Amino acid sequence: MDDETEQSGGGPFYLGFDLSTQSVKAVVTNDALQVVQEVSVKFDQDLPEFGTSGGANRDPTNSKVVTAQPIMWVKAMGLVLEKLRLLEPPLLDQIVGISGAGQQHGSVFWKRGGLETLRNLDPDKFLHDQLAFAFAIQNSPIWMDSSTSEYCDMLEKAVGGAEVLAKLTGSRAYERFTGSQISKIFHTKREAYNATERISLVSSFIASIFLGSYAAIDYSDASGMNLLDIREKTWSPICLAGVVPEEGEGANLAEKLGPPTPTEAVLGTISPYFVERYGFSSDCKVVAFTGDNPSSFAEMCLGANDIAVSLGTSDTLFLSMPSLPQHGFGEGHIFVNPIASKDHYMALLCFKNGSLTRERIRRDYANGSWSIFNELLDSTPRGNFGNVGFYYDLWEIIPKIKNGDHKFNKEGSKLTKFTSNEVEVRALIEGQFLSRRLHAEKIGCKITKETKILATGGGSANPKILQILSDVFNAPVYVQGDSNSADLGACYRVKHALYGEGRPFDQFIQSVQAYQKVWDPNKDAKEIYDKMLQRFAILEQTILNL
Ligand code: XUL
Repeated sequence: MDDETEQSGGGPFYLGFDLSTQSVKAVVTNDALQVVQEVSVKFDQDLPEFGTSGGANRDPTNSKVVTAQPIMWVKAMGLVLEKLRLLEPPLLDQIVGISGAGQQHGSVFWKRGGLETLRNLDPDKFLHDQLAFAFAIQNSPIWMDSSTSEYCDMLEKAVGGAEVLAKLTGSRAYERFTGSQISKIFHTKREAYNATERISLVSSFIASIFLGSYAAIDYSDASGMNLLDIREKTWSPICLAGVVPEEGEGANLAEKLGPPTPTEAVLGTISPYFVERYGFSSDCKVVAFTGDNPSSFAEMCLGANDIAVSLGTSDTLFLSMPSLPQHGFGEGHIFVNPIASKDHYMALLCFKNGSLTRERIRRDYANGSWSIFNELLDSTPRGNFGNVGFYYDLWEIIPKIKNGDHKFNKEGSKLTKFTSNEVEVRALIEGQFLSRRLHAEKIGCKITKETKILATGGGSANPKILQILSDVFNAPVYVQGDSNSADLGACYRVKHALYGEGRPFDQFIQSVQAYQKVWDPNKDAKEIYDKMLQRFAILEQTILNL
């Protein structure tokens, strides 16, 4: 593409979807990848007939069971497309490619005959009327479900232990991962399993509808299933058999999953349903959909040394990994990198105790006020006089630690409380970021002179917190004004897939990065926090041994 076209504010246009936990969002970008149209549908609010809370249905008899109805997602998609169709100026006929993101790990079980239905959608009828009977399971398990512990154990045993599974698939067995969810369906709803023609992830499910045929699961989202051999990028026979043991090497499961595909693959052109009903061009391409985290990763264009830190309900870190870690995988997840085609990976670390814990400490020690909280942070020195704190409101995932607070002074003696509110507040923030750095380094993250930290999520609005993040990691921190990263990432991926001509994703997309540097680390930060990190690691170990 010549420079003039790259700078263009006009077409061609790209459409990016994000089917997240609570809503479906769509953005249209111009060729300069600026958002020109944006619509959304919220499940709780706009589709109350499905009775969701936060986009999910919780089983009243078992709080670990959390599902959502795929037909609700279909209805929401129809509404989003209707909203897009009515916008001025109409752009759907100028969209050259569509991709999208889905909440990770959730699964959709298409009933036998589903493919036929997808191929023959009638443009005069609503999608949700035509797909109402297309699913073998009406309530799809989603990532919030944690009811599959016994199937996780079964899978780990079948492959020879947690570490073997992690080496093979990038993660130990996790309840929300799709492998153990499929195993649960196989063991408890055999009829529905047998009636299933195809199993999609949430991402490949939406892609299938746009394609009018079953869409392949992309490598990156497939890495959140405990089923993909992340080196070979094929389904692992031993894992398939660990999930569906009576199916002899799990062959039938491989068929139900279909072969996985590179994330940058162009899967085909849009189904005639969308051409006739909404006015899309019949040349519009469908690029593989992926998970919401991989798609946000694409939007951030993370370089080899960069770290994305999302400070939300849970704190999530993404890293780009040029190679797999040599020694163990610990508590993180390794996904096939969605934007680098060869042997590159992306790591994801999910810490359960993020902003809710920050809010608790703000309430207990800062009168519920962020400005008091920040004043307290300002009145304590980096390193907090050697005091170190661990604060967990919920069972933590990384590392697996029971809820509770643990406080230590300079000498390493355990305290029930620190001497002042100031020390308490700084101990929380320093402790959280030391933990993020410790576990990132454990899975092979290298902080170098080139490292940039890209901060997102609600917590990234607090500049004082970001300064400590910068100091603890000894790296500059960048932020971006806008936060619709997964759907925007989908538009970037479409443009790269259609016009990248083999150029590396980050170089091709670089021009649109809107991240601004907000902090550099203080000069003394490295010395202080390198030492503190060593003490933190030892203290964390003592808590784990309690
Ligand atoms: C990641 C995870 C969530 C979902 C929902 O492993 O479970 O972030 O992708 O957004």
